[in-house]
Amino acid sequence: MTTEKRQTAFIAKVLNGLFTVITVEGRELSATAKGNLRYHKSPLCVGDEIDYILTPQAETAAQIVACRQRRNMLLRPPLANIDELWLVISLFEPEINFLQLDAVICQALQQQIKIRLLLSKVDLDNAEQARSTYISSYFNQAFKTAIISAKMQQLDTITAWCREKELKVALSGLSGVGKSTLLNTLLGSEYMLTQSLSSKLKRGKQTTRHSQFFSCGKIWLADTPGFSALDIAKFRLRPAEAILAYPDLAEFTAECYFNNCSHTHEPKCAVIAACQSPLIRERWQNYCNFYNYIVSEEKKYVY
Ligand SMILES: Nc1nc2c(ncn2[C@@H]2O[C@H](COP(=O)(O)OP(=O)(O)OP(=O)(O)O)[C@@H](O)[C@H]2O)c(=O)[nH]1
Ligand SMILES: [Mg+2]
Ligand SMILES: [Zn+2]
Repeated sequence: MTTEKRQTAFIAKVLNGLFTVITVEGRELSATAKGNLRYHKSPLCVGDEIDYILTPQAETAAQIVACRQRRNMLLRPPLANIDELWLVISLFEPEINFLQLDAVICQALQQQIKIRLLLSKVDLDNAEQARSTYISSYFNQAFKTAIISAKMQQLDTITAWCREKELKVALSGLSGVGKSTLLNTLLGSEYMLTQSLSSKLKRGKQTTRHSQFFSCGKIWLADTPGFSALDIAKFRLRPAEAILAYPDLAEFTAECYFNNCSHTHEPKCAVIAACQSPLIRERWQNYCNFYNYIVSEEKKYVY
């Protein structure tokens, strides 16, 4: 029997049924979960705010006895109570997959999680930096964007972001975009394993297998496993949600003539009318691809 009172913490890491939790005072403890929590239908995950008691045997070993209600929840990778998702997008390799990006952005915004974009590996750009300029102006229409290189320590924007305010932030992105390299560079130590891309396909090798929070300036920053095409297919998005991934285009929807306008082809669509510049037109075309992708995926769902 323990007589200790309950205290609160959040889960920074889960590996093989063992938890690392961070207490309100910032102390790191190893923890196990009480039986009924282990077999709950929604298992404890990184980011969960929990109640724990200290076990009498050891000062640094805790038992998780309850899980607080989640503010939000990302399913792939499983993460709870995130304030912002910093989506890492490689300017070069692996290649950008707009459908996957849109799906991740949509899932996060549905959960009221803010998005910022980190365009990585700018050191691979040519002297004119034409590609970085173009890609960043494309994404800048809708999101706060930073151009970075972990390799060349070009991280000023992110280090400033890390000092802004206390937040829980998850790094997310395709395998191989450089999430773990970025985290290691920011923290000045090799906390997470990194690995080169496959030489033939220029794809990441799914190196990171678990999510983990680290203290970085004022924020808690989590590295996460890179997502894959398989993950995206499981999001179960609805066509009407597609516009969420394009906040810059969503601004105009109130002016559309039809209430159920899909903004892909309808007459008197305010979104289509707003597509005057080539950049916005390109974003709208990608929106249409995303919308049509959701429509075709929806047909495969079994309810
Ligand atoms: N040129 C260049 N290469 C980079 C940069 N950042 C990361 N890389 C390389 O990209 C490869 C993948 O990096 P990781 O950090 O393992 O990628 P990840 O996003 O964590 O991948 P997963 O854990 O599989 O999701 C490694 O070979 C890194 O050296 C960069 O700024 N510039
Ligand atoms: Mg990684
Ligand atoms: Zn419309």
